[in-house]
Amino acid sequence: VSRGPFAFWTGMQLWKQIFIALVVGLVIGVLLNQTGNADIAKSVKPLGDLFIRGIKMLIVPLIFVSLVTGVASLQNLSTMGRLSVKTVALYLGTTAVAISIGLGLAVVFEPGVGVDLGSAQAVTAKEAPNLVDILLGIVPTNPVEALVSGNVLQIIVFAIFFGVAITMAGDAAKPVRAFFESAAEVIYKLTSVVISFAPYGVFALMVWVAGTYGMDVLAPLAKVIGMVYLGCAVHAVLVYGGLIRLMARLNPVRYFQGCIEPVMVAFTSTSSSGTLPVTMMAAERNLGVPRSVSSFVLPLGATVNMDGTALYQGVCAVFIAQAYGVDLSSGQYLTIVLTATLASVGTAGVPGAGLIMLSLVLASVGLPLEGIAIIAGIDRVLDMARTALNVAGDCAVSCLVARSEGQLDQAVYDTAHVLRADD
Ligand code: DAS
Repeated sequence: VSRGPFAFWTGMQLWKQIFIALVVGLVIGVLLNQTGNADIAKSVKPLGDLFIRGIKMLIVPLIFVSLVTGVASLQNLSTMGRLSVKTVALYLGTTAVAISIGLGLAVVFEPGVGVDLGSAQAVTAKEAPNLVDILLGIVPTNPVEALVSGNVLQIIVFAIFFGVAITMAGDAAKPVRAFFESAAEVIYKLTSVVISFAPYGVFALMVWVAGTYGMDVLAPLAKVIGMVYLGCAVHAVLVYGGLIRLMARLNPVRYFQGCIEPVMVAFTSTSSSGTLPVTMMAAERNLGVPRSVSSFVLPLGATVNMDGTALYQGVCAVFIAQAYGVDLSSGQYLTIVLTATLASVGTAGVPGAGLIMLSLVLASVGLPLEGIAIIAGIDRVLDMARTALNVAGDCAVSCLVARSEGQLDQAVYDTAHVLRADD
């Protein structure tokens, strides 16, 4: 096939295939919506769901074997401690900035002023996650159950302990270390095979989204959509581009090129966790982040680092306050920053999770939860941008941490070796 009529396609770099699939899917979806054929658009969604299921199938084995081998490859345990502190500090810091950008844009552009509320049914607020419970809860009482249930944070904790124990056991653990290193290669190969189907999955998802969400749904809340998309773009360029340039002294263009596949898969799948295998492949092959860093930073980031979600919650909280004519005090703005940071840490990396956690942010400042029903109608479109930023943030922090540890492969980073379909 590679020499046949489809040579132009099969030899193309994966990101170009995905980009073409995304644009063509968007155009076809809009045409189907405009011609009243939304049901045809919906009929291709299973192809997109099949792709998402394919990459989700890899999450647990990929995180576990790559984290065990990643931690076991660390020369000494103090490295693990340093990695953890840098990673968490960068995750929380960029999240707080993201919320501030979201709040700032919504205050300046007032997307909620003059919006008719329509009939919004009551929504019950989520309980604020208790920090102590979160910390206790990430230590698995049964590692096998954690693997079976796909509890990512518990898998991370167990894999770190297991990897450290391999290092401490020395020669006695040689067979185990060899097994996991070999298993990691197998899982990475399987991941690259599944990822090669990304263009087809992305195409189907875009046809479905564009076919379902026509202008009649999006127009009334175009300002909110504009604020979230603008905020995500500003945060990506200023914060991630700025940190890559100033802190890591790297060329930010290469960073944006290098994370383009995971960003596009995140944008269409709206699942950070589901995109994780793509993110890990891109970090290693495009950005030169070693597995000893990416295997820890990225699974953690897919679960707790959600700058896009935090920014979206900032925008929506102010939008709803404006729509209901509520003037927020400076204390309430600060409360929103704190609860949106906590909410974004507690948000699962799955579609729509941020909308559920928005109730926590609204409840924290006494805003009517009915406002969520207004957002719900366009949430999928907002989820696309916020998930793309969530994943871009994970890639940026993995670069920054690897660079600060002197572990980033500059040659790979500079050549922006973008994943190929036939990798
Ligand atoms: N869709 C979630 C994610 O995968 C983010 C969100 O819903 O806010 O990151």
